[in-house]
Amino acid sequence: MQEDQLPEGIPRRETGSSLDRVNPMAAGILKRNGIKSWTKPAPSLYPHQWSWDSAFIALGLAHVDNRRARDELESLFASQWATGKVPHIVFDPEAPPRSYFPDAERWNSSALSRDAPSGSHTSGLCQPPVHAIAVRRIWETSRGKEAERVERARRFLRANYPRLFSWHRYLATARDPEGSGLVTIYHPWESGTDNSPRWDDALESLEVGDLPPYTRYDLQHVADPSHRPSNEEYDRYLWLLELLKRERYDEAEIYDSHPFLVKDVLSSAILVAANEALLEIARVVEAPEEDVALIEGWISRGRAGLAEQWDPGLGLCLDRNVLTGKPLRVRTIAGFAPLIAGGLTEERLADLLEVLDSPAFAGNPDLHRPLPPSTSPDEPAFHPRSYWRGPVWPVANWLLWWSLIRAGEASRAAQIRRETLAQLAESGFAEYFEPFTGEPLGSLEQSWTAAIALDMLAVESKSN
Ligand code: 9WN
Repeated sequence: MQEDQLPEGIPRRETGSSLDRVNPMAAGILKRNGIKSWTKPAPSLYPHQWSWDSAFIALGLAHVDNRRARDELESLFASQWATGKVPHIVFDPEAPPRSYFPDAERWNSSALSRDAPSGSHTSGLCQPPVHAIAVRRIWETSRGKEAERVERARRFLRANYPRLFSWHRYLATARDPEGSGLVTIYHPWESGTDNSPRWDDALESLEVGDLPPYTRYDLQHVADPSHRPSNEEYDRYLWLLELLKRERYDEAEIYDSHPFLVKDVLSSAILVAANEALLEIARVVEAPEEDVALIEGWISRGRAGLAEQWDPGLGLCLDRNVLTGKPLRVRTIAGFAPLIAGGLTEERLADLLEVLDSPAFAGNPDLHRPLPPSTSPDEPAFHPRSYWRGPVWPVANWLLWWSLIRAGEASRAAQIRRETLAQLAESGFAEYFEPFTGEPLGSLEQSWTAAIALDMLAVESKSN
């Protein structure tokens, strides 16, 4: 890209980190974090394959190496459970010992569940279903190219459509026995926003029982352990894991007895958007009409379910505790779920944009850049350096940017894109950033941060 073409607000000729270097730097991170056919989320903090990270990674790779993008998802789907569940972690047997906990042994999923894959070790949870969105990007970036490449992409879509369909069907059934349109999660890790205050209330009453001893390895990989979830939070995470193991990861048993069952609006909204992508994929592969009707039904049910969770006072959408029936009333980026799901009335869109622009989020005057903190600074639980309790996450910026484009909000989308890329040009591809100072935190070479930069750079013309 020529310097005179740089979008407004992007630093020009900053020593060693201007926007024209973002693309090669991002591609370099994805290359260095690459292992065989898939990519680690981070060099040492996350040494295995993570589900939604891989989807974002494939989305970014689609622009620079279509074959690796396809391989990334193929490797993940190779470990799909018989139920359709795509596991949240696929363990690399060659990862350094004692590098990540809980490890494959602690999950013990292949020994406990007949539904787990036999050829690999995985966790027993899942994460938000971004995958169909990535598969569609692989298709979009191949269209209009030479015939052989288009044919390869079409074959990839044909091979993966049934996997995506069974993944979405799993979420629409096993994870929504009530038919509410909303996905139930069994563990904060399933939300991808682990220690967000979204879960504080539902976790508070959880009594941790006789927990087998464990050592956290995550803390050795970060500059300041206090930015990671606390030990009290980890005890709860590990206790929930023990309870899931007791039920041998059986969905019906879990639904009967598990003490953490929450309708997650962010995952539910991502599922709606992913179902829209799946619908397009279904048309390309000429899927049966019954499938198309089911997918369309999931989309409308998802949007209706999200509408039920609308809190007019906050102007946001709220998660719901299945066990108490109560909404979890806290302002986090997950509250913008209806924007991600799309199909909004003008009025609802205006409400959401007002909150997004307000001091409670991106309009806070003390922010380093006008990018939404993961938790509103107005919340008592806000913490500017603690993981999902306040820091700005580039991957969350991507979700909002992409959703704003789809909502026809081009100039707001362009602002998020411009500020996100400027932040990365300024401070590198960190996992998350302190919202008031812009300090990079967590892993400093985070794959999905690099991936969303590649996607934002490539899709520039559509949002500016
Ligand atoms: C637990 C890999 C993952 C992301 C999650 C993020 C964090 C893991 C952890 O890292 O979670 O799954 O150990 O903290 O919260 O969104 O997928 O990048």
